[in-house]
Amino acid sequence: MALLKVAGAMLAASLVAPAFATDCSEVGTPVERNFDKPACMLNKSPYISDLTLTNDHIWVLTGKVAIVGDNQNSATLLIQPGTKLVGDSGKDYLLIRRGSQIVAQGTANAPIVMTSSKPVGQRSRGDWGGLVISGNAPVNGCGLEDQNDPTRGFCELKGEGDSGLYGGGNPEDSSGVLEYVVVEYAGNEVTKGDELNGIAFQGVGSGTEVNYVQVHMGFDDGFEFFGGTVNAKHLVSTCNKDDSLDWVFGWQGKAQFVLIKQCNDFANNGIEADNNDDKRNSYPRSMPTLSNMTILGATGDGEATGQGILLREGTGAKIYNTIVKGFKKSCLDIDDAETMELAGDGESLIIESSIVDCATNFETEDFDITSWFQGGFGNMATDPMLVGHQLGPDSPAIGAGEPPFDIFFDFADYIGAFDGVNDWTENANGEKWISTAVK
Ligand SMILES: [Ca+2]
Ligand SMILES: [Ca+2]
Ligand SMILES: [Ca+2]
Ligand SMILES: [Ca+2]
Repeated sequence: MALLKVAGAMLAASLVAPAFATDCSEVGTPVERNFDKPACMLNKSPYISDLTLTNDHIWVLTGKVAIVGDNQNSATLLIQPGTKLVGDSGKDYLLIRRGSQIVAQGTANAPIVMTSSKPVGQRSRGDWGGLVISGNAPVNGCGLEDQNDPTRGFCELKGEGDSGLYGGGNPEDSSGVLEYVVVEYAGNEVTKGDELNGIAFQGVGSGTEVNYVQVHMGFDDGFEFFGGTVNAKHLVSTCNKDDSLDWVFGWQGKAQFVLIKQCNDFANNGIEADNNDDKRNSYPRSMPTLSNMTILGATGDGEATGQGILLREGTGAKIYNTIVKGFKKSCLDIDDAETMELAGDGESLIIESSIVDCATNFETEDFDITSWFQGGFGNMATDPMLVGHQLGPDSPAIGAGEPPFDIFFDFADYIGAFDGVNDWTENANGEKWISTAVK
């Protein structure tokens, strides 16, 4: 079924069986490392031709590994199921530039893993840079605020971590496929305010397919969406040091089935949602549609602080069927006059059929967040009665969800990312495809 959704690159991914091996010397340099498979340094960036990473090697990212160019010399990076990519330092990261694609299609039995080169047990946040994908979908912040001006052109922004330009005029742009991909121990503070995240979607378009993807133990945010229209299903963000899911500069995508779980040692917000700090009404406005999220804060001893969902700087959002539980500061906060105005209009910023359960559910502001949430259809401030991240047998979330309204969303009549029976973080044998190493 997934095959039908994405054109050429996807077909190529499925037709290439793991029957051949990429010769390391063609794309990099063989290197002696203490891995369980031969190691190959990817040190011939920029890669301007199609490239396949086969699962018979461990591929060592060396510096900025760029699949280029910027809408020229475009290439496709194909990664076989079960393939591992590693990095040695925060400078090592994988960049898919505008016009190029990544086709990383793992399986529940053989996910694609991008991780630290250190041995298991010695890994920590920020051991390598992360994954950055840039596309040609709209972003905001270039002073093109008049949405009715047909001559306004499109906005391009400069990506974090010296990743080049992103954004453009094609909402349907495709940067490829990410499926059963785990990104862990990534992130790098290049300079203050310029950080590599676990996965950065920079102006990525809706032609891209994202399904079953985890970011674990990142040094900055788990997933960060910088504008764009990319949609996603089955996202897992665990133990990331800053925000588990962060958006800014006009993200207009959709997401369903999202599990966020913080760790006690460090964490900021579950969701940190911005439009644009400098120009809070910038167009296109951040306005994602999100359903079936389970957002779990850190409640134990440690430095984790933060809020479940922080909506600010003029963001819109349509949030349904979501559980927010256990954040030390609060479950829900809305900052800035522009954001409060959207919350007041009854359609631009809404939360419905959702459950909050924090010691302090709502921040006290000029805007009455308590009444706003309680006035939303189907909302409850109550114990969701979870067992782990699953709904327990007596959970009030069972059967309380709002049916889907948009063809992107799968049918789900419950609140939260899981239905109380099936656990999509496991494969058919009951084994986790996600990384479960928790610090
Ligand atoms: Ca970030
Ligand atoms: Ca952040
Ligand atoms: Ca942010
Ligand atoms: Ca506040």
